Amino acid sequence: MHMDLLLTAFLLSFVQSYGKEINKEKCVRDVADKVANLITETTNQCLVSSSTGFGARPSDCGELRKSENKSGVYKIYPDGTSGFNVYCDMKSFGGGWTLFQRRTNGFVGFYRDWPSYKNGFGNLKEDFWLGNEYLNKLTEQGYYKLRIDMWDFDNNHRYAIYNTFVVKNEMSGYKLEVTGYTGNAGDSFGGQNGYKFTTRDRDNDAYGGNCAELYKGGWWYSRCHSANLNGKYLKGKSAYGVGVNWSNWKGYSYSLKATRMMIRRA
Ligand SMILES: [Ca+2]
Repeated sequence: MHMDLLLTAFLLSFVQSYGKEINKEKCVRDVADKVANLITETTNQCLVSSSTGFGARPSDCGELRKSENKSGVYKIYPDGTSGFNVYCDMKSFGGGWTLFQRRTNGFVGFYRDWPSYKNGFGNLKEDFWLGNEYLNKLTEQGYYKLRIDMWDFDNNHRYAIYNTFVVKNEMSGYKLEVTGYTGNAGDSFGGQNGYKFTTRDRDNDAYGGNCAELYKGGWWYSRCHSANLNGKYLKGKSAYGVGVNWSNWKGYSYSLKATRMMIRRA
């Protein structure tokens, strides 16, 4: 009887530990299978992204220009973004320009608040502001130059190029870095270098009042501006400083017919 009990106890513990061994083996096999699956999956993912190849997630219009030569709306993927639409000018001055501002007709109002300027507004195919957040993501991923084109109502054209153009993040107030002017419009933007963005509801300018409120736009106002390309679309004669002004060309009392601001890697 005593022996039977001992034997039973022995058998029981044998069965238990054998069972544990089986479970352990199964567990190891399961983990091994999972690891193998994970390796296959990861390899496939890498194969997919390398087979779609270079340019599948273009960082700007300049990169897209290598495969596209038609101007229009494209999706780009600057660093740290999940992608957004922009208008690419693929023709002018070698193409590959990413537009962030356009005025042509005054149908879109530019006297807007901080969130509007942050996230952008208007229609990419007509008048729009791309958005300060997107401008920041774009200009932070490399060295960009800025090109500004403008037209008066007699269809005269002038331009300004700045060799350095950076818009810092929202924490900084979308602070502007703009230097290295060349062109024939006169340097009416370089003076805003180092200033933050100001809107009617967020006064970051260097003036006692709010420049955005005074001059009816959203801009990197100082005290307050020498150019007001996001000002009121007034079709020529402008109240002092309120219109789409470029002071070094047409002065503060002339509101331009059309403008566009665009960037390309320097
Ligand atoms: Ca102020």
